[in-house]
Amino acid sequence: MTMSSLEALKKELVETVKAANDIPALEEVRVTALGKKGKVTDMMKTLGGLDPEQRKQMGQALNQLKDEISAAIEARAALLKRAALEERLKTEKIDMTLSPRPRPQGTIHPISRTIGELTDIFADMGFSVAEGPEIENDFNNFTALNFPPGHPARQMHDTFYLPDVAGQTGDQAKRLLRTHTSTVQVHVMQTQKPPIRVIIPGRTYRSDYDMTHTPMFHQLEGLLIDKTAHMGHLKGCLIEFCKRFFEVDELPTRFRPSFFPFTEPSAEMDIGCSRAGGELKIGAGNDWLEILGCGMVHPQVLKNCGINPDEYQGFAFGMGIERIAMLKYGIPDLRTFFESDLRWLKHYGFGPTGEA
Ligand code: 2U9
Repeated sequence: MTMSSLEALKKELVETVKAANDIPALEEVRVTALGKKGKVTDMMKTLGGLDPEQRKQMGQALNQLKDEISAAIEARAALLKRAALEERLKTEKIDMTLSPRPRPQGTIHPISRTIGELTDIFADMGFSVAEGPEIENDFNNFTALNFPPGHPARQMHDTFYLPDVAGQTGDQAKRLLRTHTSTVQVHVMQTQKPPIRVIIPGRTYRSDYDMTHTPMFHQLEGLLIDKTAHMGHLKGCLIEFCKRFFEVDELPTRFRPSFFPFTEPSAEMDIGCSRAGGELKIGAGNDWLEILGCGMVHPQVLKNCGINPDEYQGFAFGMGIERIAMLKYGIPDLRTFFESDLRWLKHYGFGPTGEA
């Protein structure tokens, strides 16, 4: 190894670096020159056979050659990368005049949204969601719930009856579309041991159609059964619910005596509102708005569903989901809920992340 052979090698390697036209070719040059079996490395291995003075001189020269070739490779790599980027920029174009990606077209129906809100609030109070069939029998819909035989709700003009089950008689054979979700509480009481704490959102059917009634509508009912539940618990639970649902902290409430066959005593709950200037505003005001019905479960209903009324007691409540959604979201007409009008759905529907 002489200084002139080193000079020749440097020339040769610099030429091959210059000739490399892309990154893989340049990598090959790097391996051939500086890799484990590369030309510079081979020369390093021969240093041992030289006398000390020569070894020092050639060693320094070889290290310098290594650094120069490395720098040449780096510089070439930067150049090649820049050229590749410029080539991409020439061919890849963004058309700024195109419209942005369209927003998803679908919306969440106010009923689904409201059911989600109701479920969240009652879940925080320890209630779980129960479900049951929409086709029911006369026992679960009326008899178990203490409706007397001649009660008007049992009439054909209020209830959608289906053909009787062949070969069966009595109120188990008479089939109908459930007129309230209370049938689900009957199933829950028949199959679960207290304590019970459930809510039931679901479809219900009544043969009625006018400004404030549709043949199908949604209810949310709740049932709590344990050994000590009383009207104070019922009131606390429902007052808290109304404050959270309507998002009003200072909400006047009142409970008026009422009657339902399945609760005793029974009450209807009103919340404060104002109608000043013809606009309904929920909260402190000079007027009242009926929100829901409620009461202590009638001992006969507990008995009908297999629960001992001497040991257990509980409260129940029920509300129309369309009604409370109309009040919260300012939807003026009940019938529009079920018309599937896309403009209505766009206006009153909710986006996938809950925005109005
Ligand atoms: C069982 C025992 C008791 C459920 C209740 C109401 C009061 C009520 C109406 C509100 C408006 C129905 O949608 S609406 O027309 N409901 O006022 N519901 S207490 O009581 C029950 C249910 C099941 C076994």
